[in-house]
Amino acid sequence: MTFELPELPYSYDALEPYVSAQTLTVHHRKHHKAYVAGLNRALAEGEEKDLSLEELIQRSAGKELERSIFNAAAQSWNHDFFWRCMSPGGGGRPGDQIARQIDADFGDFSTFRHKFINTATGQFGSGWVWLVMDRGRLEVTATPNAELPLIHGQHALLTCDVWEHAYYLDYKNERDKFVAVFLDTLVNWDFVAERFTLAHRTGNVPAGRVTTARVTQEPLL
Ligand code: MN3
Repeated sequence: MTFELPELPYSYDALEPYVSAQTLTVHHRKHHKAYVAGLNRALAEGEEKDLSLEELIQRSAGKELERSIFNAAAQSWNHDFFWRCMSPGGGGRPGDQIARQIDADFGDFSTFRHKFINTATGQFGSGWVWLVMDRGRLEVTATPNAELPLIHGQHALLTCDVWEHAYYLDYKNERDKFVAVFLDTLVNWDFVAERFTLAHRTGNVPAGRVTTARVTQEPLL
């Protein structure tokens, strides 16, 4: 059994003008595709063929000899998650439930927004910025390279890819502009709300599965 590149939940030009069709096409059809292909190559010799992406990530995390599996599996998961975090006509303010929790944990939405942008720009080199739930509290975090909240026991609710390939064609070196545009015009708060509900339901066990990357169909959440 092999992993497949999942389709985007929208067309390549759906996020114009904020993310160009060129950026989204290259990002999905070159970068994301290469991670999925790399994972299949890394697994070709192994015995992990029937594990889910999340199981592979958790088994390989922190193991030097399985670094290539971890990187490919985590980047496959991260990209599938990232696509779902955006939608045409997204961005702006979340619904009441998440807005209340943001007010409780950050003070207000504007403070959260600045923290998300500052954390993204403060991540040296490649990585991801996240809104996570950690033991019932919302936090903004950044992870380097392929790392993700799942391996820290946190629930991922929202992410923005801050590898240069995510924004360089459209924003050049201005990561802060890209992340601000992401928050203001792209975030799919309905998806974040689904993750928020799931995080509450599953308590301290991180809500993992989001992906359709296996050939076999898995439920969304
Ligand atoms: Mn990427």
